[in-house]
Amino acid sequence: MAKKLVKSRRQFLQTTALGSAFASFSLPLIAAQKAADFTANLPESMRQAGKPFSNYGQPSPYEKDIIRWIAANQDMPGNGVSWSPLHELQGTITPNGLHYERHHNGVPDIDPATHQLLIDGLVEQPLSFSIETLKRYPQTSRICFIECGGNSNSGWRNIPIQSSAGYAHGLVSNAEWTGVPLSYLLQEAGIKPEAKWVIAEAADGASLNISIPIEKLLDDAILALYQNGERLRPENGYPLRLVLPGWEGIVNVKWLRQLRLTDTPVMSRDETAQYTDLMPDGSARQFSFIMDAKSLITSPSLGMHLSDNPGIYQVTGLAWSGRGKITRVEVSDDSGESWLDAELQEPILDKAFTRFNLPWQWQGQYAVLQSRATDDSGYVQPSREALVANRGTDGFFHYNAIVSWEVTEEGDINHVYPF
Ligand SMILES: Nc1nc2c(c(=O)[nH]1)N[C@H]1C(S)=C(S)[C@@H](COP(=O)(O)O)O[C@H]1N2
Ligand SMILES: [Mo]
Repeated sequence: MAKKLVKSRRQFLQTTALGSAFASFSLPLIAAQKAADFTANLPESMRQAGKPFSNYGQPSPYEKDIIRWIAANQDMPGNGVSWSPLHELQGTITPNGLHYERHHNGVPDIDPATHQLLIDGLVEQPLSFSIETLKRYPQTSRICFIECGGNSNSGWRNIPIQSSAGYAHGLVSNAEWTGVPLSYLLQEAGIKPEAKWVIAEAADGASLNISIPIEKLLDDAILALYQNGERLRPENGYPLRLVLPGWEGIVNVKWLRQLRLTDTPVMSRDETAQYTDLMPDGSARQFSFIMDAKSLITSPSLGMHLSDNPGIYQVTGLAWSGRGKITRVEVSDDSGESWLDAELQEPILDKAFTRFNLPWQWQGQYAVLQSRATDDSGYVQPSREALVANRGTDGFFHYNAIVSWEVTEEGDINHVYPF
C-alpha cells in the first residue's frame, strides 16, 4: 500500500512538471452518488427467490448490447468478419463468445469423433491422429493474442473512420489456448532434412491452405483443443486449431486437418493475393508473419461521452506485440507533444494483451488522447505519419499506427488524424 502511494505521488509531481492533466489516484475526487437513502428502498431482488440453476451460464440480460459486430460479405456467404467489442471489455482475456471471428467459408460442423489430423509430406512416417489420441499427449497452456493481418485496415483510408475502438481495431482477441505442442508430433513423424515449410490445410468449405516456416512450428506452435478452459468454440476452430503465438491470424488455421511438410511454400491465394503488402515502390511484401507492436485506448474512446461529470477519468487500453513483451506504454493528451508512462497491469505476458492505465483530469478542455507501445525488442509503435511515410497509402494489411481520440470541450469523442 505504502509503495503505491509513493508511486502515485511521483506521477503527480511529474504531472505538475509537464503541466499536463494526468493525475495521481485520488479516489474521493471521483463523484459517486451520495448514499444517504441507501437503506430506505431495498431493491426488488432482495424480496424474491432468484432464478434456478442453469446448465451453462449466459451473460446478464442487461449486458445484451455487448456484442461482436458483424460485417459479412453479401456476395460470398460465409465470408466476413465479426469484431470483438474491445471498448466494452476490461482485463485482458477475451470471453469466448466475444472472440473476434474471421471466416473465409463460414463455420463448418465437425464431429470430433471422426475428425483426423494427417501429418505427411517430407516425413519419415506419415501419421494420423484422432482427437481422442491427441488428448493423450501432454498438453500446454499459453495466453496469447491472435490478430488478423487486416485488423485496423480502415487506418489506411484518407478520412478517419468514426467507428468504436473495438469495431475498428477488434480483429484481435486474447485467450488461453491449451493443447499439444506441435513439435512433439512433428518429431514423432520424423522430419526429413529437406523439409523447410509446412502446408496447413483446413476442413472448411474451400479447404483453406497456407504455408508456414517449419522453425515456427517447432518453436511454440500449439495444436489447440481448449480455449479459456473449455473446448474450442466452433467459430474459433472446433475441434482443432493451430495457434502460432504472435503471428498473423491467417496462419492460425482453424478446423485443421492436414500438415504437409515441403521444401517450398505452396503460394496459395491467402499468401499471394491476400495478406501481402503493396509497398510504395510497387513491390509486394510477402510472409510478414509477425504482428508489430500496437496499442489502443479503449476508454475513453469514440462513442463515449464525458461532459456530465468532469474530473478524473481512467485512461485505459490494451497493448500487444508479436515480438515479445510490452515494456512501456506512453499516453499523451496533447496530440503527442508530451507523453507520460502509463501503469502496466500485471501479468505482462509474451505475445499477449497487456492492459495499461493512467488517471486523467478532464475539466472540459480540448484534448487528443493517444497511446504508444514499446516492446522488449525495442520496437516503438509508429505515428500514422511515420507508418504512411514508410509504407505509402496503397496498403491494406498490417496497420499498427498510433490511434488518436479527440475529446471536444463538450466531452464528445471523435477519431482524428492529428497531422
Ligand atoms: N480454416 C480456416 N482457418 C482460418 C480462417 C478461415 O477462414 N478458415 N481464417 C483465418 C484468419 S484470416 C484469421 S484472422 C483467423 C481468425 O481466427 P478467429 O476466427 O478464431 O478469430 O483464423 C484464420 N484461420
Ligand atoms: Mo485474418
